[in-house]
Amino acid sequence: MSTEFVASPEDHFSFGLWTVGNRGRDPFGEAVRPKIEIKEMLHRLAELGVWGISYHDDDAFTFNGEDSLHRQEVDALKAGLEETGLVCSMATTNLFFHPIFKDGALTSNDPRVRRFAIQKVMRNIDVAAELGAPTYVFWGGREGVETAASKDTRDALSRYAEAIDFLAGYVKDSGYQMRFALEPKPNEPRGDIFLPTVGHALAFISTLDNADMVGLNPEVAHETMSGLSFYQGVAQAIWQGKLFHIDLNDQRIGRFDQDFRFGSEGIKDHFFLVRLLENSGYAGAKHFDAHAYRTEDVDGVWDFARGCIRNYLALRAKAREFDSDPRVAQAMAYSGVADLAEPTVGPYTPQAAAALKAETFDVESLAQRGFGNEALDQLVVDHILGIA
Ligand code: GLT
Ligand code: MN
Ligand code: MN
Repeated sequence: MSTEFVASPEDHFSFGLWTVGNRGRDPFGEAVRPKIEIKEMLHRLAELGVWGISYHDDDAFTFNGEDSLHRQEVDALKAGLEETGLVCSMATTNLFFHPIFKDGALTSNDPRVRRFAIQKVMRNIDVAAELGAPTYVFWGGREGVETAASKDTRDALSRYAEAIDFLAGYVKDSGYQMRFALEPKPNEPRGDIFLPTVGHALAFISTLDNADMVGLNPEVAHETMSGLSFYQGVAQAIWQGKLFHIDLNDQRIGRFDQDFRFGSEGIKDHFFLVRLLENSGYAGAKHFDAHAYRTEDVDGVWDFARGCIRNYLALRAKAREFDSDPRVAQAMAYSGVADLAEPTVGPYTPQAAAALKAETFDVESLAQRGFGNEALDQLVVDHILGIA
């Protein structure tokens, strides 16, 4: 393997503690790998040129632990970050593992569970602020149903919105510099999860009182599970100024949430995704939320982490090569790519409407135009295959 494609902190790569910490447990089998201590993880990640880490409260601190123990555990994580120079680029709450959340957390039918869940989030928001995390993620894994008879979805969404607005109020009132990022997923572990896709989540955000500080954390695997184009979801999130964070991994359509190594499956989709992130000026974390195959031992975990980074950097190099190829520029001009950036009619005025009504079109000749998309796309494939 060539030693090119080595990361540096300026690349803003990050990993969740639960990703390299994944021990290969699944619904059919127990852990296959030993636990890696957090300190060890931080050192290994720093050696790989990683910039940041993310964590759930329960990845690093005892569930519902006493204040004094909690303080010690927070201090230990802080010391590890200082020692390695890694930043905490995102924090989140585990609102899915403990049996108390079996019916949901922010949308449990039991108001006491909902209040406990919000308290759990506030406690960890305080820690996240202390660690300097700019983004706080909400993945509602248990916010959903198996049977639609069990919840009125309209009430569930009202409770969801109430909780997010309450917590946003808490962040603002505390003077924390932090934004929220909602992470959609269609199903698993619930039969149906609320806010199943990027589109549902964007529409939900627009109803919030604190919509200004709430955006998205879309994940490759989650959109792909439903057969949706992750690229299109991310592009729309960017267009709406709502791409606050991103979970990079890989996935085959129609499967359970596979969380594969970034770039291991959908290479062409990932080429376009990397090109979009790089060319859009997205400056946030490039966060790998994936894990090693269950076949792997601890060495395989680090092969996995290196692979995520390597594939991203390789695709970035391919995207740059593609964008600087004059044949691509020519093919794009033929397809009219830049023409779509020109306004069609401009803002409405009676004059503009009258002018448009008076315009004549040569419909037949317009209909005959070819857009050259075959040739353009072949250049994409040629670049990816290294035969351009
Ligand atoms: C869990 C899930 C991920 C979420 C994490 C954040 S936890 O592993 O599968 O997609 O991003 O809570
Ligand atoms: Mn995720
Ligand atoms: Mn996933």
